Amino acid sequence: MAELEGRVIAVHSSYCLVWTGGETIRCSLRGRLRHISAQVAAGDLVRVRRRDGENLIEEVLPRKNYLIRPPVANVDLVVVVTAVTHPPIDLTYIDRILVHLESQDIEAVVCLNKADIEDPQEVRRLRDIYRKAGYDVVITSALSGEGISELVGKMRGQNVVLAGASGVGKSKILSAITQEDISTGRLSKIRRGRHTTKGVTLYAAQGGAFIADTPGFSRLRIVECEPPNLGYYYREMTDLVPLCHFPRCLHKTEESCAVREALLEGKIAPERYETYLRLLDECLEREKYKYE
Ligand SMILES: Nc1nc2c(ncn2[C@@H]2O[C@H](COP(=O)(O)OP(=O)(O)O)[C@@H](O)[C@H]2O)c(=O)[nH]1
Ligand SMILES: [Mg+2]
Ligand SMILES: [Zn+2]
Repeated sequence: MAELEGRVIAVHSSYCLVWTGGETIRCSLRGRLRHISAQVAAGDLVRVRRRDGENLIEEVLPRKNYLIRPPVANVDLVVVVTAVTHPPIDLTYIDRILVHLESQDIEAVVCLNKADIEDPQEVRRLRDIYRKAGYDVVITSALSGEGISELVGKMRGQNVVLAGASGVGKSKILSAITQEDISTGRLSKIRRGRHTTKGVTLYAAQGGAFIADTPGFSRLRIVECEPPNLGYYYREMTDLVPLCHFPRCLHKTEESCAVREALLEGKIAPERYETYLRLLDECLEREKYKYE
């Protein structure tokens, strides 16, 4: 009877795959473990007991966070991938994801992909918007390989989720990374396959990193926070919010608003402020229905 710990990399209906550091093992989810099966998600750290040639999950260790859509636990970093014109960039969609991550205290990196076909000037303009907002930005081309090793460097040792709209190149980036793995032998591809019941598979990379390619992020719903709190989830506004004259300032039309002053001084990108107003409207709408 041996015990070991590992990271769940895929969940199926009757078993899950667990990476134990040296190998991937198949763990049964049956009998008295049924109740656990509903609780296990990709990314979970688990204690496994090996008995009579079978691996059984004994315990799911406490999670530091959990993304519901996609269902991934213990996320260290989300790479928000976007193109510029193929498909057209949607800043509100990107910022909705970033706000969601800020609210959950999950680190994010913005990845401007398809650099080989997009206008370099526009790519730089977008890079500057997100850098100014306080994000790390990587410019990549999954096709030419530009920026891929820089991106891999930022993922090192972390449990990573690739997020972003359909068609921006998430799967291609993942395969560019696993290609690199084959050619250099530094990373190891454990498993490819689509038939995971819960839709998420993590791929092991160098230095204990895990990467999930997740179509599920496109279903991220509206922002769920109190309207006066939204500003806290825009990194460039966080420190300004407490300086506004009104304690529940929405940074819309109020007098003596530190956020709007910063906007006028060029310290906040107008593009970001615009998505802020849009997401604020979503929050306000949601509040309205809450009390009706
Ligand atoms: N030119 C170019 N095409 C790319 C790049 N990355 C992905 N693509 C293409 O964009 C399409 C969508 O890519 P995919 O990885 O499936 O996007 P996903 O939906 O985000 O997973 C595919 O036809 C890819 O070949 C890139 O960096 N440059
Ligand atoms: Mg994909
Ligand atoms: Zn304000």
